[in-house]
Amino acid sequence: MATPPNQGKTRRTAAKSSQAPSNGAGDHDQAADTTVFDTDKFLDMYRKMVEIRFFEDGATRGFRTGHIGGYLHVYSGQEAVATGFLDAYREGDRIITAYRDHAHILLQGADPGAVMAELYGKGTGIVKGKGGSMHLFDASNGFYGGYGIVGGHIPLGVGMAFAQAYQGEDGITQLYLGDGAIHNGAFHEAANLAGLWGKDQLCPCLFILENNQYGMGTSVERATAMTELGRKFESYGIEWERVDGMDVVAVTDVAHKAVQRVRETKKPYAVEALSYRIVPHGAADFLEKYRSKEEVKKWRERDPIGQLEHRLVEAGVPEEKLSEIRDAAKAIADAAVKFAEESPEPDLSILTTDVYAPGIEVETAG
Ligand SMILES: Cc1ncc(C[n+]2csc(CCOP(=O)(O)OP(=O)(O)O)c2C)c(N)n1
Ligand SMILES: [Mg+2]
Repeated sequence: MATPPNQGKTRRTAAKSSQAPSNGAGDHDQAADTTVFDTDKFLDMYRKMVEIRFFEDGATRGFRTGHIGGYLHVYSGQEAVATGFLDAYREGDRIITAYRDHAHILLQGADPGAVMAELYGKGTGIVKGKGGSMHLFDASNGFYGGYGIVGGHIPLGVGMAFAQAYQGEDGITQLYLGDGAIHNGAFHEAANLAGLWGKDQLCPCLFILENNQYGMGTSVERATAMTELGRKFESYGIEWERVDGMDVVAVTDVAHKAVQRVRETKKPYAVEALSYRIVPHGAADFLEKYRSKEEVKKWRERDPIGQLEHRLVEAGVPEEKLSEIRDAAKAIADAAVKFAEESPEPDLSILTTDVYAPGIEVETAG
């Protein structure tokens, strides 16, 4: 495709936005860093973020109309974080996160129809309708879940990173966790081991702390007396930095450097991405009594998709191009919903399969 005039590479600042709310910035806020604003690359990232947003809107409608049972947590507002970090993914790496996991699995290349069908609990779902929204899994694309127990996946992620180094593999683990999970005992035990194993270059684990400022209805200020969350890693000898998680250009820049660092050192490292979910905690959180409409409005103005859109237009991308991308993304989400709706329920015979890993003999009682 020919590059339209004004597109291509322009030098831009991937600085923290001046509008980014401060939460006690210190040495860990990287100074404005310059990076190349590669229009084609960020146009593709725009496509990815818009596809996630439409997927999440479709899923929310599915939940509200009673097609999706159980629970549903969408990623709207936080797209820049996973999109930026997974841009630095390389085959052999592993990804693990909690229950706000749709974006991560989609970015890793899972079929949107199979993911939507999973939310619908259908037999065509990516884990045969047995996992649902919170327990997605796609090992063939390096995605190791999807966990509903807050903090429960953190020891697993650290263990995966240890195994990668111990077995002499090149890959690293990207371990995503929320601001709420960092207060969980599982985090502190796992982070302690990560720091320790890192001293022997045996823990290539990149912690990505997705600080969206709330754990359900509890703000960071109400959850901990020490609100500079990245510093919690310091207790375990793990270095860290903070990035504006609403700015995909800044996130991508930091992500590539952090991934490279972990690959080379095989020591853990942490990035706190300051972000915001512009939607309720889960699809059933209608009232949002714990935060004001003004606050949500203020953060919606910093929507990562809107910010990138603005930047692309400034770089010369015609509005029609962006609108084409949005239409195509909506069509993908609509097709995923249609596929999910029309898919059959799982066959009851699968109720007792996939309980143990293949090859493990199990004695049954009686
Ligand atoms: C061990 C455990 N305790 C409580 C819950 C209930 N719970 C579900 S989500 C959540 C908040 C977690 O917040 P955070 O880690 O910041 O993730 P976010 O929802 O913001 O992505 C809690 C407490 C749970 N799932 N597991
Ligand atoms: Mg949170």
